[in-house]
Amino acid sequence: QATEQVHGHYIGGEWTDSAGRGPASSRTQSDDGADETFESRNPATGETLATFQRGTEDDVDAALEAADDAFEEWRELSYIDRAEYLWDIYHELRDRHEELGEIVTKECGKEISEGKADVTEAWHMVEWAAGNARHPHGDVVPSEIGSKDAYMRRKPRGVVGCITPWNFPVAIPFWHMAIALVEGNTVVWKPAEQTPWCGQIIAEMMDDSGIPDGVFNMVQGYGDAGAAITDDGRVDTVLFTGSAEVGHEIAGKVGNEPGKLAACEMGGKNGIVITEEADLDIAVHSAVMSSFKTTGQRCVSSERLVVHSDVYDEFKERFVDVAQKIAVGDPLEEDTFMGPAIEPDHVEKIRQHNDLAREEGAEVLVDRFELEDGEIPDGHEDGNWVGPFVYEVDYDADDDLRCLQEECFGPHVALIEYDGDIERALEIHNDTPYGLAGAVISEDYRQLNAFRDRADLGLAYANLPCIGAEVQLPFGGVKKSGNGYPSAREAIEAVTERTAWTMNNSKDIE
Ligand code: TXE
Repeated sequence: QATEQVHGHYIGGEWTDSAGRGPASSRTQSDDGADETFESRNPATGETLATFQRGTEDDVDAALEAADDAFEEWRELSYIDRAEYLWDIYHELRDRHEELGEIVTKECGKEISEGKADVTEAWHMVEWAAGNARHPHGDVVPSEIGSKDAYMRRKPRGVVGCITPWNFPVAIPFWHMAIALVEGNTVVWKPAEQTPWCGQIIAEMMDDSGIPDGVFNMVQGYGDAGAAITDDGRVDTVLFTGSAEVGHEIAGKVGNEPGKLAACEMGGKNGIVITEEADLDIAVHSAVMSSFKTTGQRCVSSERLVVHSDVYDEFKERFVDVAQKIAVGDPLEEDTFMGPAIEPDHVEKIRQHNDLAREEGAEVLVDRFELEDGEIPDGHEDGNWVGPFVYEVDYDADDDLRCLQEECFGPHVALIEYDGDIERALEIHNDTPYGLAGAVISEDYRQLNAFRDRADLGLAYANLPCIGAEVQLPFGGVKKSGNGYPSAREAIEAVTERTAWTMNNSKDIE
């Protein structure tokens, strides 16, 4: 339930008020003019769900100190003992699936099955990380000398700073934190400012699990609190998921500090290649799911459909038909396909991308950006509504369009017709600064293999929507989409040090 309370931070095992700003409930601005509190709002209605204190540098300082202090004892516990706290959270996520899914939907606007899927993905991650405590860690290798043992041993890096976005407000925090904690690190986490309620609930779960004080800390707030975490010398690893601008800034700063690591996963300008061999039922389904689910606000959403001329007209007709009919509406209703955008500023950003496509000469095929009368459900007039926007461009005439290069992060999708073989499709597909996720739809295994091997991507799907993620696979991108893997299996590399251990088992010192 939404409450009247002004929620604070979770630092050193205590619920704390913001430092240096007096009781947040009695004042709204600090001496420096910054707002002291901020609100979580329902994107479908505009209503306030809960109010939070905005973290200061002092709060971050206290959280880092607590995490630093807790590290030595935490690392001394066995993997299996550390994982016990995570198993508690795993059960809680499962037991409260319906309730938490609804909160995700209320706070970030994705339709209810996706709200619940966010929670499911979180427990998959926790299950994987906690289960990993009983798996082999490291490599035994043959030594060059017979009497020696040689192997690699992992150890925790120390304090891990986690900065997460709003579009998967329960799953992504656990993608970062579950493995960092099981591997023996302590954590300071800043949830996205758009989804602090989910942050509050995760911190409550951590508190209920009895995890030792200081091992997990959460500071609510904006980018200034995030920067206070990433810039601090006590942080050994930064895990970041969010925009390319902020990710590159963090990677640049951390790259200049020896001994500190950053793993960042940013967005993309993702595409689907539909070849002349494609099954068009699969192609239309994949494109619709990838372009419009989560209102196009996934880092793996598709904004470019590269379609062979043999099937272009039929695909276009079918895709446009579905885009015209997609149900946009109350995300709590089961038959809604697409909920609202996250916030008014984001609606404006999507509008600007749609306008840019028009200005660059695109042929608009579907423009439901402004919903028609009757499409907005009663009582939801203040929601951040947007509908599908579909256009086609002539890439052969102009291959330098900004609308094909810049991420919109909305239900905004370009159709690009191509002639020729899979090499031509790949040339167009790879012509973006990003390289996160993409799909190929084809019945020809040679085309599938060519895409797998030569698409500039971290995540590639064949005959599937470009949409999901599996925790047991790496999750990250190439080019402007990332410089590492802050999530899932590969995040182990960012949160552990490796010691190459060589031990002499004899008295022979030669
Ligand atoms: O991201 P930000 P926003 C893309 C998408 C979206 C755009 C902006 O295109 O429209 O990014 O979204 C914290 N130092 N993606 O504004 O600003 C911030 O408080 C440290 C793709 O949400 O990057 C939040 O917790 N931290 C992406 C987190 O960074 C800082 C998902 C993300 O915010 C900071 C989200 C700073 N200087 C957006 N500035 C994906 N990969 O899926 C901000 N933050």
